[in-house]
Amino acid sequence: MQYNSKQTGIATMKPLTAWLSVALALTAHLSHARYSSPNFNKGGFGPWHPSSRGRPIPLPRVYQTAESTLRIDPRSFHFNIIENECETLQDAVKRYKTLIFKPANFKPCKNVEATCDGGDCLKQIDIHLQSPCEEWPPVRMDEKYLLQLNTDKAKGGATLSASSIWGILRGLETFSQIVHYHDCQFLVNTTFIEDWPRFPWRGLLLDTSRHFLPKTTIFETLDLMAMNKLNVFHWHIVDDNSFPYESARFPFLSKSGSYGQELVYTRKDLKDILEYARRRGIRVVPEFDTPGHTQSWGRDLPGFLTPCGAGNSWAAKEDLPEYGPIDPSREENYAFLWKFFGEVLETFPDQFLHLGGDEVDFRCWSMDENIRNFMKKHNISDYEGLEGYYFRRLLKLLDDISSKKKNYMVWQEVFDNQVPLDPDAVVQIWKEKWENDMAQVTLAGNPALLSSCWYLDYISYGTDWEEYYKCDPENFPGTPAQKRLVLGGEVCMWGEFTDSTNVHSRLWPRGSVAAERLWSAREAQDGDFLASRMNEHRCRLRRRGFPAQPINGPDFCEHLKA
Ligand code: CP6
Repeated sequence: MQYNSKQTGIATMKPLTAWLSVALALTAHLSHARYSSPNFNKGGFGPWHPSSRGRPIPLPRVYQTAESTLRIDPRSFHFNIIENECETLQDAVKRYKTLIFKPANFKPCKNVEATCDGGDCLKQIDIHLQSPCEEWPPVRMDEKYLLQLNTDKAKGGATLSASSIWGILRGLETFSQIVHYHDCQFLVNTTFIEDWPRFPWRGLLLDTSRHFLPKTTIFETLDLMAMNKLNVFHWHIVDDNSFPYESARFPFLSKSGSYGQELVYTRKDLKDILEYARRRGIRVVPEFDTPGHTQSWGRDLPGFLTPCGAGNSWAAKEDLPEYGPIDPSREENYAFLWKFFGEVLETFPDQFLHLGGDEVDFRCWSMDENIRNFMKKHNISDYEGLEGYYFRRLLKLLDDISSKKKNYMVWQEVFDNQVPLDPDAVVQIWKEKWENDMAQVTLAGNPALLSSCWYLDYISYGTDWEEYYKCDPENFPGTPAQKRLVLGGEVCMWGEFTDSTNVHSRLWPRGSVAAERLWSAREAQDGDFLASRMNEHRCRLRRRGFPAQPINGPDFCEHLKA
């Protein structure tokens, strides 16, 4: 799907002032050539207030500001919902009003000056939602919005309009970022923004198996995602180390597989997290990684995992674990997976389920005599072939479960090992030298997601985000048709070295760099410009209460004590 103003049906604009006409001329131009704008790479592109604050991340596609600033009285300002009111919208409006005027965010002034005498004041924003709210955000959610801030009704007034609730949510976030605080006043420039994402899939992978993350940390992560316009929470919920997912049908899995009875996402927690994400326009894609990375599943499931040469001297020398991947030769295992995934599909409403398939350790399969016999019987000549057999069975049983068709995604190894995939199966690329892999996957006609560039759990001395910014998921050798199969990308936060003490600071604002790459125009390339906005963004996140870390060397945040 291509986004442009012609297709999304945003209401035509009302008469505009002279400067706005210039903006409009630009907009008309941009809706045809969505990859060009004179503004994307200029540090001082707007007539910014001297404090140079109120610059949003990610950078909007069309962004014009005028010299004039509007003052906002926090006591009387309101969002005026014109049509298609729904709970998600009411909730969002309430949330953003609190966020924007959060007093703790700002250096206390005796009085927040708010009289509108002798100056323009922004008293309200009319919210035009042009269609009824969808309940759950779909895979290609419509996130386009139009934000016009100009107090003169005859010249357009102050409006936020969008075809869909998801666009309104993105527009509210942008508005919350362009409001700034200076000399005891809330200010916003006269502004024209038309904005839509470059890629429909802008995700964040969070690993809750290596370290358990409390529900509140997940809520905070969802808030931070919304503040960076990321829209997919890829929940790598279980792995070798622990199984914190409470299954309704198989409660023993988390009883024996979790780190402890408190360190489990209960059925209620799961519902709460899904709801919290939904209200922010974030999809939740759960990953139940098989057949490898499954140690924690097997503690109460005899025969589920492949015994890995226990007592065998070669196994000891190779430092093999006691058990390896799921034993693909046992019929009972498929019966279990059928029941288990049946529940998973009912629990998570998203169209997509991530099936993992990465880093399958073939050594354990190779040591098991039953498996060797099974392979002979089924004419399987290598372990890639055995993984293929397992995945064919898994995909078949998933197909049998759901009457309404779900879509699947897998890590790149499943594709690399030539497992036959549905044409609409999404392949996630995570290995280095990704360009060739992207080319191969899209050449085969599968949609692709890029993660290789954005392993944010990996840290080093100094600035690392410039490389995140340079990485472009479409920079690989391929035809336009191949490029169209690039859905976007995901930032990865593997959990080996992070828990609730450091996960936010490690993710933010470094993740904001990838978020801008995935939302903003391809031509947004100016690292210095991003650096200056990034400091501002980090301080904004800190004022909002999150421990976003310095990433550009020495700096300080206004309105904060330290
Ligand atoms: N866990 C799982 C991991 C990783 C993968 N899968 C991983 C591999 C290499 C690096 C970082 C993370 N920890 N289940 C690979 C997709 Cl550098």
